[in-house]
Formats: sequence, C-alpha cells, structure tokens
Amino acid sequence: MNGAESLVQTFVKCGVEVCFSNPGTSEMHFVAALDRIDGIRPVLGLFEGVVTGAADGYGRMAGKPAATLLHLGAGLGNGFANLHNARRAATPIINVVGEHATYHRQYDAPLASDIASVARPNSVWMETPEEATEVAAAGARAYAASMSAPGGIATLILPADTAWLDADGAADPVEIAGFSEVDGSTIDKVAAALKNGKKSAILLRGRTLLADGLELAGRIQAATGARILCDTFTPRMQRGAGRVKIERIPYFAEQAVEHIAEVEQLILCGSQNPVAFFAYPGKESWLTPPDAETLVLARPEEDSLAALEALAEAVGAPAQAPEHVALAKPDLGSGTLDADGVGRAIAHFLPDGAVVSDEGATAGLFTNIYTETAAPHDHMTLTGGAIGQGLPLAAGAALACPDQKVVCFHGDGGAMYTLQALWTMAREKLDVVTVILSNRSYAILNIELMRVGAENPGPKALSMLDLHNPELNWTQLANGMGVEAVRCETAEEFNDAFESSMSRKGPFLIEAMI
Ligand SMILES: Cc1ncc(C[n+]2csc(CCOP(=O)(O)OP(=O)(O)O)c2C)c(N)n1
Repeated sequence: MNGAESLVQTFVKCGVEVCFSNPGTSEMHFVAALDRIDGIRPVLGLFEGVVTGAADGYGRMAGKPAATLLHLGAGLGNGFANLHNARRAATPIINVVGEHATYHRQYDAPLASDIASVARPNSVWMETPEEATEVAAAGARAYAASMSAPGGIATLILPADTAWLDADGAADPVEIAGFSEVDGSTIDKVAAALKNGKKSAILLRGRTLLADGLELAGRIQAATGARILCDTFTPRMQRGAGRVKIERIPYFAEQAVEHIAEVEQLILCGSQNPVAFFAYPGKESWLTPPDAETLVLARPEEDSLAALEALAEAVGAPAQAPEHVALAKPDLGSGTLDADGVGRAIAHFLPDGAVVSDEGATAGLFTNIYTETAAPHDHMTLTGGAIGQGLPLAAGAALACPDQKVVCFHGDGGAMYTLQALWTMAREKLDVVTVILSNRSYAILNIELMRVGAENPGPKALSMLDLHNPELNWTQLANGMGVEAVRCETAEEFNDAFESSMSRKGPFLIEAMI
C-alpha cells in the first residue's frame, strides 16, 4: 500500500464519502487510490471554485466533511474565495493539496509556490507529511480537526513522493473535540438578565438555527419577551411553515442599527456582535447599540443548543413555543416578469423539505420575504460575501441530500464566477433547479456607488457595473454544459416553468429575464 492508498483508506474509515476534485500530475497517485479503494465518490469540478464551494454545500448539509483534491498552490488559490465563505460558515472540509515530491521542491519548478501561505488564512489545521508512513495518521488528524467544534477547514499538503512511496496502512480515527459545555453560572447569569426588565435580544447562529434550536428560542421568547435574531447571512437555517420565526438583521448598516436600536441587552448564542458589512463615510461599523450590554451565552465552539435548553429551563419556559409560522403561499404574479414575480412563484411552489441555496443578491430579497411562510425548507446563504458560491453550494448540497429538491436562485453576475458547477450538476445528475435572476447588472454595486458617496458616476464607472454588451445567454450557457434550460420573459412563463421544474428530476435552469 502506498501513502495515497493509506490516506484514502483512512478517510473511508473516518466516514468521508465524497471527494470534490480537480487534479493534476502531482495528485495522480491519490486519483488512482480513489479508483482502487471503494467508499469515496469522486466528483470532478471544472474550476477549483466549484470544488471548494461544493465541499462547503456538502459539509453544511451533511454535517461532516467532504475531501477536496486540489493542484498545488495555484489550484488551492483558485478555490480560495469559496474556502473563505466556508470558513465563515464553519463548514467541515478536508483539503488535500498536491505538492511537488519532497526532493523536487528545491528546484523551483514552474508550479512551485508557497502553498502554506495560500492555505493558512482559511485553515484551522494544516500539515505537510514528509514521509509516506506519516500520511495516514495526518489524514485522521485532518478529519478530526475539520470536525472539531465548531467545524473548519483542515488542509493536508501532500508531497507527491509521500503519496507514491510505501506506507504502513490506514490509521484509526482520532478523537474529535466536540462542543464544550457552557457552565451553569453563565446560564444563571443570562437567565437573571432576561428577567431584569431590560429589553433583550438573543442572536442565534450555528446549530441553534435548525428547527430544535428555534423551538427552544421560541419557548424562551414566550417566557421572557426577548427578541430572537439571526445575522443577515447564516450558513444554514431551517425556516418556513411550522417553524419558529425569527428576525433577520437587515443588510444595510443604517437599517441594522435602527432594527436593534432598542436592544439594551444582546445575548450571543454561537454568534458574534453584529458588524456592518462595509464601512461607509459617516455611518456605524459596530452595530450593537452603544449603551447595550453584551452577554455571551455560548461561544461558537460551545454547545449553544444545550445552553439554550438549560436557559429555557432556567427561565421557566413553556413546554412548547406558542407560535409557529403558518403556511401562506403568495399569489402568483402576472405580466412583465420582475424579481417580485420570481419570488412569488418560488415561494408558491417550493416543495416540502427543499434545500435553498440563496445568492439572489438584490433580486433575491423578494424571494426571501415570500419564502418565510413557504413550505418548510433549509436555507443557505453567502456567509463570506465572496460571490460565486451559490451554484457550487447547490451542487454539494444535492450530493449530501439526494432525496431533497435543491433550489438555487442566483444573481447573474455572481453566477458567472462558478458557472462550471452546471456541468458537474449534469454529469452527476444532481436534482438542482437553478433560477438565474438575469438583470444584466451588478445592481448592488450601483446602489453602493451612491451609498459610499461617489458622486456623479460617469460612463466609465457605470460600464464597470453593467453586464449588457454583450448580453449573457444563460439558456445557451446551460445547454452547452448539458443542463436543460428555458428563458422566461413573463410572470406566466416563469410560473409554469418553475412549477413544472419542481416535479421533474435532475438539473434544470430557468433564466428569469427581470
Ligand atoms: C469574489 C468577489 N468579487 C467581487 C465582489 C464584489 N461584488 C459584490 S456584489 C457584485 C455583483 C453581484 O451581481 P449579481 O450577482 O448579478 O447581483 P445583483 O447585484 O445584480 O443583484 C460584485 C461584483 C464580491 N463580493 N466578491
């Protein structure tokens, strides 16, 4: 057995089932090992941003890591933006990054680069085995590191000779550092604060945004009157009919400030104090009201779910949350297609248990509002602000959840960054319906241009935010990668296309001309 085989066997033992890959010469032994050893499904992505974004979508939904296979610093660098988004989501991922053979590194061959410097900003763990016999144990440590609370990216840099030389065999899984317990005095302190008559809000993130956590939050709200909040962008949230509704902090800083201006006590539960996405001249960066006190119920690496449970007990919460979202499907739009009509149809026809990958940007806001009362679904958003995440995220989620419909709605600008994900969807026959919100514009940047105070933009500035000339044709782009597609110009066409797409299997794309 060689080092690569010992690594693949170790991954299988740990529970890795998928490897999103874009390999090169230095990774050929790992490629061959995936072929020889059963248990890991290799999935080719035609750009590394697809590979890393798909690993993020998989990890968010599966709750365990996929492996990626990337080609030296150049390949890893191509995947950087979506690793950044995954880091912000605390998604478990194991990167296997091929490297030149140990003895070849000294010659500064063309693909040589400082891989560690590219890996470091997004990795919670990084190792480079120098011997083939060290590779398996490093693989087991990588798995544990990625799964250690709250989850993160482990990067294993694999010199080619450590992959091809003889190894001893697979390593056993090593212990995962789970979520640490929140101590009783913290629970008591927060429980007392919730009863002191001040206006409180609890900001949830991580596991508490799944149904069980939301239910606990709803019970605490019933007992204390505290508001329940979440960040604008969250890795995964369960929402829709039957779930406890919570308030999403608005995106724009001044709206966010206003939204939480009354809060006197902000209780963090797996979250951080909210901050503005960007600095704007004369506007706040730190969004917590200046006189408000911050209390930490649980840090991201602590067991926020158990803490909420203990808090519910401590405040004498009722056994059930008194209010749950009632199913309310919006009426369908008619006439000229716009973002509102798209949102209505998506919310109207979204099936029970769908997984939504949302990179809808400006045009996705309507969909978000309407889906609040749609059938229950999982909602994943752009956690790190690096656009071009939504399509690969949807592909990865579809691999993790083959029995659930995945719906991706995406700005046309962001979608162009990683459109190769469509090819992977076609090749793997993934059950993803993609809606491209085709406004042929970087619309948000037109808004930001005004907000930052850049005055009187001229044609050169505006041309950098405009996607006309030439016009993108998403139907042809999708067809060219093996995905069936349709263009919709009216609300009626879109309603019909989206409705029928929900009852077919496999990838499909709808180009919504808004
Ligand atoms: C990796 C990366 N590059 C550039 C940007 C800057 N940026 C933010 S939004 C945006 C345009 C988004 O356009 P689109 O997806 O069409 O959505 P719209 O704004 O039109 O609603 C750009 C280029 C970014 N956030 N991330």
